[in-house]
Amino acid sequence: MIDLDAKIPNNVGLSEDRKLQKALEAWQPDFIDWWVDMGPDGFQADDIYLRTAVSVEPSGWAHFEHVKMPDYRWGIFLTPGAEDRLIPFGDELGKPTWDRVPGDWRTELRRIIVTQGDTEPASVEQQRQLGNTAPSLYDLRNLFQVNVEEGRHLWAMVYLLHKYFGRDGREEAEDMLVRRSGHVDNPRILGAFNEPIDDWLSFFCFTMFTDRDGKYQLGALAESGFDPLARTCRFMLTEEAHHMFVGETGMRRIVQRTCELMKEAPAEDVTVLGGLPLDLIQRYVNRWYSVSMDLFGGEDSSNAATYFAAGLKGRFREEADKTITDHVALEGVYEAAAPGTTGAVESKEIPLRRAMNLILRDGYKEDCQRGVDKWNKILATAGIDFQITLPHERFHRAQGIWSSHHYDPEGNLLSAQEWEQQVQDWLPTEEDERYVKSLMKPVYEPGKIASWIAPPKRGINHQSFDFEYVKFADDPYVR
Ligand code: BYC
Ligand code: FE
Ligand code: FE
Repeated sequence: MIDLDAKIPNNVGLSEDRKLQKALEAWQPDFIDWWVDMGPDGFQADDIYLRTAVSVEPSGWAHFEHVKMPDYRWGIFLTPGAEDRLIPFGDELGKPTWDRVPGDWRTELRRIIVTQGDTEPASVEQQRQLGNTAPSLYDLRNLFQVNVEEGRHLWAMVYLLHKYFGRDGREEAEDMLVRRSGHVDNPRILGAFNEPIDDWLSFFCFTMFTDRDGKYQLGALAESGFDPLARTCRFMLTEEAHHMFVGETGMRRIVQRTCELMKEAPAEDVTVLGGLPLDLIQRYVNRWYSVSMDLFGGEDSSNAATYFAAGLKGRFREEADKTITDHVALEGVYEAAAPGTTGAVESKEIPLRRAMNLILRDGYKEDCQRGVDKWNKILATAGIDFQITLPHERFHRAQGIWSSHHYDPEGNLLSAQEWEQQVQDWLPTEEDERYVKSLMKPVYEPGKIASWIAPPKRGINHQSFDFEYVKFADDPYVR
């Protein structure tokens, strides 16, 4: 049962744990202060057509209505626990899952939860200015939906910290509101979450590629032997699906619009009609895909091996995926490529447990490709001889075994000089960024849309595209 009337909506029986309730209620105003300071800039008084979780049942868990963002019902929701769940992998395979933190793994678990939690407010900070240039009210609403849910994901991790990690946990929860995306002295923990997201092409790439890392990481944590973490992540995944929908369909609508404009524009130059050229879109894809690959950590990782051995973090769908038969993974190797001392590609055998980041990333890569294939279908149907591609795993890496050398998007080794000469073909240039920025003009009239993106096939929750997804408190053009 979800207690929706409580100060903090929850289905964890918060009212029965007075101490915890008090601690979380003390954190709540700090969260709201952070939200007002660092959340969407300029839209806190407007009514947004948002969905709120009202149940944890897969059927009908969400309720839609216009609400002001600071009044959103951020709460703590865990997918109900299966009775007598057993640890599905690692050295403790088949033993009962833990309802409290195993003392031996306290540091590791805290670290995983803090790392996960940190990404959530980070993304809200990164997207803070985007509302001011939304291409339509529909997109504006989707942005805010993603933002409030990332806020709720922070609540999910803060709950675990407060409930299971005592004083350290409370301190970590406070720090979540202190670090700032992109801050020189006090940045967010992981690389991609310190990159600016100043335009909507980047936003759609981010929700396509970076939120999808969230899907895979949460999927791996949903297998955890620490049952409260597993159940928390399971519910987060239901919300995550919408974030990736926003990214995948946002990119699809951009590609579709570019195809339309290519037919109209002289010499297919869509820039004269305010469109986004395909080669520029490709550079943005290259950028966000590669920084998102970095989020999986090292290909050969002792941390990953420890997490797996201890039963803290499994593989994606470790329990449900019937193709996974060996849940101990002590034997066997993963055949991987690795750089020799010069950076030339050699082969390498990574012991299976140490390769868990790579295995997770492989599933991610396939999932990304499925989305990209849909964009490419639009290009093919339009008869346009261009396909969006995902760059090679070696391209533009800052983490892992490939990060000390340069490779092109096909994975060929390059000298530093060759890289410098060609990088402008592969990653967004200043000129690209200037051009994209020049297109970012808000369109706040219901049913209208910017030049560079097609409208969605359908609206949200059976509403039409011209529905008033955001009701402004005052005239948005005089802000
Ligand atoms: N940036 O053994 P290694 C989401 C560090 S997204 C900076 O190779 P490990 C969301 C690493 O911490 C999902 N540092 O990697 C999406 C380690 O540091 P130390 C987020 C990095 O530990 C959109 C060192 O490098 N969830 O939810 O196996 C919007 C060597 O580590 C990075 C999680 O990440 C990087 N990219 O794996 C909103 C799940 N990569 O020990 C939300 C929890 C690695 O030298 N996190 N390092 O100080 C984890 O499971 C692991 O920490 C990682 C790294 C998979 C991230
Ligand atoms: Fe999230
Ligand atoms: Fe997300």
